[in-house]
Amino acid sequence: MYTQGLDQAGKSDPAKPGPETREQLDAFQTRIDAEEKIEAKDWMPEAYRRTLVRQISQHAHSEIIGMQPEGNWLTRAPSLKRKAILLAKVQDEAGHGLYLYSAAETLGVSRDQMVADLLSGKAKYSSIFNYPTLSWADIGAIGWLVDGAAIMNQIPLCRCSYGPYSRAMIRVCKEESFHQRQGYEIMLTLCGGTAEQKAMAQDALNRFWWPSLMMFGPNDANSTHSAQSMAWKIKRFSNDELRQKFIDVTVPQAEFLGLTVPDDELRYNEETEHYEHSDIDWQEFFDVIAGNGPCNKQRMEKRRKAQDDGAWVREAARVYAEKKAAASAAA
Ligand code: BYC
Repeated sequence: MYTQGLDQAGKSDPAKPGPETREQLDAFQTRIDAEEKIEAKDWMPEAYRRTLVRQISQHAHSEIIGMQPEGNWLTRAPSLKRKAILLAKVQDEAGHGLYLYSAAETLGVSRDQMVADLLSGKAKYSSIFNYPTLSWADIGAIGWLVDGAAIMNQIPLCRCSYGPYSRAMIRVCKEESFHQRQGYEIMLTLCGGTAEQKAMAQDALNRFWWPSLMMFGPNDANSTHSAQSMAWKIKRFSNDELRQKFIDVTVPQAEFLGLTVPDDELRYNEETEHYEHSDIDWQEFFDVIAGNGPCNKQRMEKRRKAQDDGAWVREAARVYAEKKAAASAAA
């Protein structure tokens, strides 16, 4: 399936031309420009397929690794109701990972290969999940900010040119809305509680604000894939455009909570009708995605252990499938 020595995590240069002819590429672009959905069996340029495998598999890995910071609070949720809600949310993230792995499989890459690429460190997952969850308020901040940022990024992906990805995103986005609301509701409760609870909420906002802005990816000048992905209508907005939209909707929500966004230079510009903010610490972002964030090592160790611990289940399923196949062949 993988020609020209391309790797499955899509690490090679997406701009590198495949074996396609100019006519094929032009016809493909005409379909994209006409807003036609590209389906799994349709012809597509190799670089388009590679870009999607990279993005969708990274997205799937993010959902699965993203279960860890919240899973950390399942046994310490403050009430049975909060525990049940958090359990449902964490299970939803597993479901998102599964829809996304399935969407990526339609492009000819196996789930085993994608998981192997994650475990070897070849494939990335979202930077945000390399930060620790130190208090219950972090669960509120994750729902409000991380799922809020995820929705901002994922709603346009419902219109992605690749059919299986766009359809998976519709269901994911519905669930993300519930996640965002439950996070904001935790923040509302804490902010309406004791001074100590409100201080916990402020501390969570302080720690999650900047990493949430980094979720949208590097600024446009340093976004290597954006131009091509936008031309192919995989991405509909640039990283900076989505980040700005997120800031514009989230700052008033923080004000409503009575919390302070940790940015001394945050100002509303009446003319542009946008918030202006200070520079993002891109060094921190690149350190985290290079594997040097506060929890990268711990997240990957836990993921590897889960993979090893689940080996017997995969083995049992394989043997059962073989038995069933042998029985139906003999019948
Ligand atoms: N973290 O050219 P760019 C969730 C990498 S999970 C790490 O702008 P692109 C949830 C990028 O991969 C939601 N790496 O890339 C789950 C590229 O490196 P490579 C996760 C990042 O793809 C559980 C390089 O930087 N959402 O909601 O055009 C609990 C240059 O970037 C990040 C998705 O995955 C990052 N933040 O745009 C709670 C959405 N940003 O691959 C919640 C789908 C960039 O060349 N993905 N990089 O080595 C996307 O929309 C796009 O891939 C991105 C980046 C906007 C993230």
